[in-house]
Amino acid sequence: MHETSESAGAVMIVPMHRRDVLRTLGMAGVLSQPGMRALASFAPASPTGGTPEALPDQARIFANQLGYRTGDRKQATVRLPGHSAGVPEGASARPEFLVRSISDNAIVLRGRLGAPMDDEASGDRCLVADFSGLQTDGTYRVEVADLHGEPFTIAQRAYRDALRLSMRAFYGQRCGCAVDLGGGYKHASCHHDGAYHPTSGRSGTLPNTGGWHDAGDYGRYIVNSGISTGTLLWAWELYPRAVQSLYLGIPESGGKLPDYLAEVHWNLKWMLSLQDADGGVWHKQTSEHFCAFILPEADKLASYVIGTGSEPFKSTSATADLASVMAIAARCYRPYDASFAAHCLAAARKAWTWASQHPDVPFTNPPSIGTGGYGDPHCGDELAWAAAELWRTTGEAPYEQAFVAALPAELTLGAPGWADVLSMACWTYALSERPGTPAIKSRIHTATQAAAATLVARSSRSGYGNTLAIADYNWGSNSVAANQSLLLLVADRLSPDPDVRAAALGNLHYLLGRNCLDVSWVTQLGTRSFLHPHHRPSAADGIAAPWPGLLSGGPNAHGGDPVADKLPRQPPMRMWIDDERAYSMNEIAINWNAPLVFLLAAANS
Ligand code: 9MR
Ligand code: 9MR
Ligand code: ZN
Repeated sequence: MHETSESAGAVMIVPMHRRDVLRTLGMAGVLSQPGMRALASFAPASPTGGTPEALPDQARIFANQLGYRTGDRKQATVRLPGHSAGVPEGASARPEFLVRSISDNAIVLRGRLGAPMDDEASGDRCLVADFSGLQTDGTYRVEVADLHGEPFTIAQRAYRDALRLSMRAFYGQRCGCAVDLGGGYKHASCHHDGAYHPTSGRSGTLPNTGGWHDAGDYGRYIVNSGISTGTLLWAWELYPRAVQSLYLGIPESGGKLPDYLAEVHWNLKWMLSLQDADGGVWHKQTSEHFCAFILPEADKLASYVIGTGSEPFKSTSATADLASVMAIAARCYRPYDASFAAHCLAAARKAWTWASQHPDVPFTNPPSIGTGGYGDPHCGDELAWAAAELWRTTGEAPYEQAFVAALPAELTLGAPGWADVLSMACWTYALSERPGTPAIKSRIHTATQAAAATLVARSSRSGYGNTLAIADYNWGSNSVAANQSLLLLVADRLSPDPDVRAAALGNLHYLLGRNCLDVSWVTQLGTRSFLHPHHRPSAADGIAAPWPGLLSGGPNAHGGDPVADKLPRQPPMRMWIDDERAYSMNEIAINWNAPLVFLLAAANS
């Protein structure tokens, strides 16, 4: 996995037919500025044989590399190079496109491209081809004069395997048991026998195992486990038809739990092991520093339960997040395993009691610790989420009162993230079948519709149909896109609206290829999926292709690792590199895959 190309982009060869197209579109002049925004070392090629030809500034057609479901909205982006070139206005600037069936070469649809738009995030001039009217399953390509897009399929099952792969990736992240995904993607059992670190206020060993490795590193962090597991269980509750019978091929397949819940159960058990007898929850279990790029079983650094370093040692955010997740789990597991569900609920209540008595214990890494922090000084939203989930599960008034008391006077909702779960709190309250307080529910509806309207507007202004604002291109921006979809999908559930659902799916198309880099940001999905995640098992297993089903963190305009920090500045969507050393751009993480699973569950529903 060290064969990352460092030099692509220096040479740009534009095939003759593309020049012809540019001439047709009045754009040929920009070719005299080759490689202006060339992305240093992205040499896309897929394990299944794609070719490295997605050079920036080429005319090109971008679409979801997995294709589209039969009845869904379908759009591709046609890119014209150079935003200073001056696309002629009027009819000639809106060329015709057509969709051709691959099997018999027949033209099945003709349309006009949308008006040219300058996409700020990429710096590209884009025209949108909308072929939603095509509702016959098959394999097609979009053409604009001589410019041909890649073949794509229209099929009701278009995203079925994607859902399986991205959920099965959690099995690949398992700690404390041997994992075998097939194809050589395997590791032996790892990280047994935790020990209490002095910062935990305890001494001795904690012979616990389990959970999911957080990301490209082997740490396990309660806060990030919380949002990830909560998101996955929400998908279980909101999209049962897509996930209930999903076969994952895990050791528990065929057992008493559906595969999806069995996989989540693996992480829940580990989370429970970090709850102290008083109800508080230690923040994380990691080594003191990150290990080398080795397989997990080769990591012999001690696995410590790490605390805040002083009384009360456990953190509010970890404890409240555990309360939220266990309250959700109590609902989800009740039909299959009533005693586990009861155990989860009891853990949630105890955690809630501790957190409400210690509402303000932040976590920052103690001096000797160098692993991830997930430190969040504002715990009000975590407390609100716990209260709301406990109310939804039990209907008990004190939880509702605590939730209502935690609501800010002005309610503004946004996409959730590991440090911000206020929207999760509000939505679980609004989605609950319990009547609750109608005025509160209606405030939440209003705030959610307002947030959704903003995202829908952004989506239609984006040349690539995503909902990201310029400020969203941060560490993990792909998960921001997925979480904005979660917001839209909740809004659509509260008040169904085809534009809202289409904007949510627009982010899926963006993640799977309709982006200015023409890359699928999920490993082994699509014709040009990325190859070099910052992911220790992918790097250390001796197999060229990365572990399947993993979402890259995505473009990040602000850097944060030695490779990213050296990249030339470009428009934010271009600030990404397929390099395993670039952890601020190309790591993978459970809290990024979880909203992808949520989005794919919705896409399959
Ligand atoms: O692998 C680590 C990754 O999971 C983290 O997101 C990242 C930032 O905390 O750090 C990575 O570890 C690097 C460490 O910070 C510095 N030395 C090199 C490590 C591996 O690339
Ligand atoms: O996802 C986290 C991101 O929001 C932060 O900006 C970043 C730097 O603090 O850390 C990310 O989380 C990393 C965690 O600290 C360690 N495991 C890998 C996570 C993903 O990079
Ligand atoms: Zn492990």
